[in-house]
Amino acid sequence: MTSVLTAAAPLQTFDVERVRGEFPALQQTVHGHPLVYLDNGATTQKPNVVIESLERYYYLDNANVHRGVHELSERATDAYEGARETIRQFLHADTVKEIVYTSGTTEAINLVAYSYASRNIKSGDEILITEMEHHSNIVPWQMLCQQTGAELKVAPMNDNGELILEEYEKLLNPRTKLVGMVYVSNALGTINPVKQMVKMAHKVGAVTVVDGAQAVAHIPIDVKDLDCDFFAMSSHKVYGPTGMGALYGKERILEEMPPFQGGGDMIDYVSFEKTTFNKLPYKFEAGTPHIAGAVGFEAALKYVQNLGLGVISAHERGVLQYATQRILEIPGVRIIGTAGLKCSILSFVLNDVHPSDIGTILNLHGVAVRTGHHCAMPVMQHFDVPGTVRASIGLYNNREDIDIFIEALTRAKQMLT
Ligand code: 7TS
Repeated sequence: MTSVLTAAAPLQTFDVERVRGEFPALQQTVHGHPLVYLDNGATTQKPNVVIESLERYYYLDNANVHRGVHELSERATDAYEGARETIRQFLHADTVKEIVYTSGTTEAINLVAYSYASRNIKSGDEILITEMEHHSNIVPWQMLCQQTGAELKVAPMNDNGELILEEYEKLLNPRTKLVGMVYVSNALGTINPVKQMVKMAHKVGAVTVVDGAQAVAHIPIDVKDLDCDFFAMSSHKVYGPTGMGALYGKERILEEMPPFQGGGDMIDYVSFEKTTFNKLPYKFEAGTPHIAGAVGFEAALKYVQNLGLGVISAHERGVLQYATQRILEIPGVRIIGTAGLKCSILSFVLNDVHPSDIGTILNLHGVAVRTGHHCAMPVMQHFDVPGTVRASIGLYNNREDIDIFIEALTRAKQMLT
């Protein structure tokens, strides 16, 4: 794990000021203050190259894919399939057959639940997840357990918000058919040892689903090295458009899975008697897809790749360390999520002040954070808090952002306590 994070930072320097200039949304004031955007865990802002790619697509290339013989349809198809190749490279998958477009992480996980798990999991089987999952990696499995009579098991974390690996291992057994694991917790910032977790799960023959939503913008991903069976991601968390994402699945497993939805494009031949399905990955992509989304997703991944995930994560690590150190200067702050290995997220409570009151005052100072349960209610239950204030760091955040945030938080504390 350490090697992943410290791995080969390219010999590039990271010019955060230049990078900030590439994000138009950051150039505005909010309530008379320069915007300090610290809600990257919810969604990231988009650089010019992403916005321009969407514009170019709609100005010039807009057409439906895979069906036209005309020039625009060919361009749209090339762009859509070219983006799939970029995603393949980004994830280090073997073939584009393993890259299925989805609307995001949520749909990717639901695709696995409906198409793979509902076929392969039965009464008496177990699904194992961790205590720090986002609801999108809890609820689909709960629904599946209700339908099939399988049982949902939960591997606990300690009070730093770290998975207790021995407990996880103890819960794995031959009844465990599927393990869902979040790579980076959106509520805590914990980085889980997913490679090791996958290996352990495979020992009992379980299929593994990695929720990569919060990881892809911060950690280089190699699905072959992780050896996970499925990997879910969202474009909008990595500087791309919303409504777009991808599911990586091992070809051998995807091949055996039935389609997720029926409709156009996912078929090979249709008659009223019988329909045969298209080949991978199209069998999982019914209907007109989010073509512009794919174009923007590709632009975002290339943008991140050009900057270099190694330098991005080193920069963000510095900002997170600085923010952690500064926030602890404020008496009454309790950081929720103090794992040894974490990235991007600073979640906290302040005395018994309601998080949304703090968020409201921060907003008046132009500081955008998220407050509440972050769609991870079991995490809140573990720490016995109704919610937290969460500052989540992206590649364009700098120490000045943190100084403004800390100053606004100090003001909020004066007003609220
Ligand atoms: N998994 C994790 C770990 C997430 O953080 C999120 C979204 C999802 C799955 C779902 O992603 P989607 O793109 O399909 O919605 N997390 C957050 C968040 O922390 N604040 O807003 C959304």
